[in-house]
Amino acid sequence: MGNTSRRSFLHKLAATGATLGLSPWTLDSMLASESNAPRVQPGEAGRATMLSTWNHGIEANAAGFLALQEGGTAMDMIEAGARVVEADATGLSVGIGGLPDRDGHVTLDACCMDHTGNAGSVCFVQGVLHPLSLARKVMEDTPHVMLAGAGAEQYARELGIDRVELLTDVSRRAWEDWRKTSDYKPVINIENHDTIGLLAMDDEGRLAGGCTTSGLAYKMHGRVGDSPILGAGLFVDPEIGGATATGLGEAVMKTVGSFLVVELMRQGRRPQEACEEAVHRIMDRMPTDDLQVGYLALARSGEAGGHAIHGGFNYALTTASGGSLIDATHG
Ligand code: SD4
Repeated sequence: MGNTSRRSFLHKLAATGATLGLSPWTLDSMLASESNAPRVQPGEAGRATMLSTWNHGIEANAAGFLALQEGGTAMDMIEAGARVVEADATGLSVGIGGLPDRDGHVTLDACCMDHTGNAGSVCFVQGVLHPLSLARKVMEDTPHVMLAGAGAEQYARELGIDRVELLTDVSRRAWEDWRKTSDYKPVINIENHDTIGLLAMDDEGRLAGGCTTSGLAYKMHGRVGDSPILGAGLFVDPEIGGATATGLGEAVMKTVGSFLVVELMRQGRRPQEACEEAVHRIMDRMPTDDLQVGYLALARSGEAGGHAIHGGFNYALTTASGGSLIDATHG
């Protein structure tokens, strides 16, 4: 893609983002980086696809496509998308601004998988702004898959990542209000709607995925959800496709949901059908009036799908021709 078409591509993404509520600072940073970005060689564009959970998926996908345009891989798209949302203090369940646990601590979970099937994860991490980047470091630079709590924080310090205070005034006030009753009752699509799960395919057909969250608001201290658990919150099989989950992690873990979605695709189900089957697996096993789970899937063919137990779940789907927000309402 030449510079002129790249410009129009970015403006198109920005326009789509504006319609869908992309924040002004993201638009600014997208357009500011436009002038500095390296020229992209012809023939690269066309195949790439990115899908991410919830409204903020639009911003994440825009950042992912910028990373792609700058020569990045699918894994770079995932990391770039996650970082935008992790650094957005208005989101109440990811990174900075995330609602704390019942003791007032913001604890983060994240994982990623790349196009080789390699995986990295961190869980129960405090004071780290970009847990998905830390998970990527675990994946790429350590002999392990998962680091937890103080060990993950120690690794972050060794990498020179500064400790940040993640509890914002807004989240602190919300927690103080909550403590008046201490009634732990996650509300579907409200207290659990900000986790971001991301799936991407680059122009070479490489697949990658990521998931990052502060987990359920007012959870018990030490609680870890599905988001950093490979196979539950995320799974990528480079030959088949990827899947990611959002919602009540306990239900996802009990059914190993993302692995299930990918295995169903391996058996020939289309991404949409695979997500529906994984949702029904939960509905068959437990009462779901008060719990929400949504899945996204991206097949190696580039076909995408998404489904949730209840209405209100949406996701952003972006290709080189633009982005859209899709309502994955339960039918
Ligand atoms: C968790 N699955 O910690 C996460 C929460 C979530 O949208 O996805 N919220 O259980």
